[in-house]
Amino acid sequence: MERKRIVVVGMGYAGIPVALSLAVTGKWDVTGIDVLKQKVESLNRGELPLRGKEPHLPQMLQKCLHDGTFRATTDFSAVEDAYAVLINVQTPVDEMGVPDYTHLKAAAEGVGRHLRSGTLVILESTVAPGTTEGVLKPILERASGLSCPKDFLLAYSYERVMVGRLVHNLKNYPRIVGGVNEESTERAVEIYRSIVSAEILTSDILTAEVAKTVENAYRDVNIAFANEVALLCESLGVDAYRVRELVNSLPYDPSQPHANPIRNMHIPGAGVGGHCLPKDSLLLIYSARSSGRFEVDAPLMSLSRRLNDYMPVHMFRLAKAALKRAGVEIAGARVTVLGYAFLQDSDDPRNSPAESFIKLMLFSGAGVKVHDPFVSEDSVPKGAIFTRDLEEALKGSDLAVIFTAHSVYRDIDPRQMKGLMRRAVVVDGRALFRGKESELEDAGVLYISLGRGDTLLDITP
Ligand code: SAJ
Repeated sequence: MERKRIVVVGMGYAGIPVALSLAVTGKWDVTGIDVLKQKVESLNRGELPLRGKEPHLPQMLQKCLHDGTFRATTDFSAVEDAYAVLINVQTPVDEMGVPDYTHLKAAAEGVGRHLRSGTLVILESTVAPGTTEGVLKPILERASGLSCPKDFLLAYSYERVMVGRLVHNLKNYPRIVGGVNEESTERAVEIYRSIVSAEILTSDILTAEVAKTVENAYRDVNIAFANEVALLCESLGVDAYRVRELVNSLPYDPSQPHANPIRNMHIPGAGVGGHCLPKDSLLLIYSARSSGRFEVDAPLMSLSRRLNDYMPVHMFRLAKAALKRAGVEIAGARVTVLGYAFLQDSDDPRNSPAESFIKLMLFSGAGVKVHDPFVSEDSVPKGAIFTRDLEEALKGSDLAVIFTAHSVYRDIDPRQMKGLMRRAVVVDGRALFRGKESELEDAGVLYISLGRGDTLLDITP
């Protein structure tokens, strides 16, 4: 039977897994489109243009190329005989939370120019609610001269990818599908049913767009709650991580299915980075405000964003106080940052919480060395010295500040730290050395942890 063609626009963290998952079923003839020639050539050579380790993807790419069920191209004409077109392009926001749809509009133009009657277009990117029908649809209609849904079909179905679990999540997480009409929803469900083993839930497009932004706003607010508990615990001189363990000891009670998990306090930390959480609540608020239906305020989500973005500043205050306690003025101090990636054992530097900390330190006249085993050197702020050599990073420093809980840091020998550093002071932003406090103390390392409070630390401004 002739395989139907599916085109996936945008060969990134979301586009590649869905393209290869569809192609590897043998049911679809998949074409991946990207504007970056080197990405297209890399894929067609069988090399994944993704950082980090993603289980299954390399083998899937080899199989699809061998079976001829996947190829990549920069040419949008592949859309002409497509049964469906999936769009997965980046949708950043500016510092005011206003979405930047440059990439989305370019993709829409490219698809629209070759769009034919009967094709289904599915937007998978995270967008401000209202974008699929308010931005994408008009561009597709103008560029193609067709109308939706009379001529072509339209749906929204968001990705739930997570670094290191791209293929796993795609297959095993429930899928949300919102169609402009019944036929759009049904065809989108048929396509996802071929790769998703979990439940497929359907809605209208706008509800699906809101659900995606709420999923991440929910996590951002919960992390902000944990960070606020950490600040309160510091002022009370108790350990926020122990408080979290006690709070989360409330059991998962099967007799109350609606109430589970009864508590799930998130983890206090040095800040919230990545490509999702820092922007998704802003997209939701932007849409609600743009709806113009009524005055919208969103104090909880807005303040949560500000609190999470304050955490690197709080780390700076802890670091300054710790240096002072060690008799070192911040101007001229030698500071080592351990971890720049936004997530442990990842090489993704996007919206790294360490960035603002490093800039504050440099502005205050400190010298900064940054160590990270995975990120590329050019992702670190200018003015800081980058090294992959941990000993080199610690040598001669007055202070080591942990921003990312990379596994490699768990094996650091406190005695070695003491020997390498000029003054052995550690500020821990990820509770990495929790449980090793006595080892650090015995080695003569002054250990300060976020969220624990140290009555001898004076962090008044
Ligand atoms: N973080 C905390 N405390 C926590 C959890 C995270 O400070 O309790 C920080 C992390 O250090 C990181 C940032 O927040 O800097 C984001 O971490 P994340 O685990 O949320 O990782 P992301 O950004 O990759 O989030 C993605 C999201 N997935 C999608 O958007 C499809 C998110 O919804 C998932 O919950 C998350 O992965 C996941 O659970 O892995």
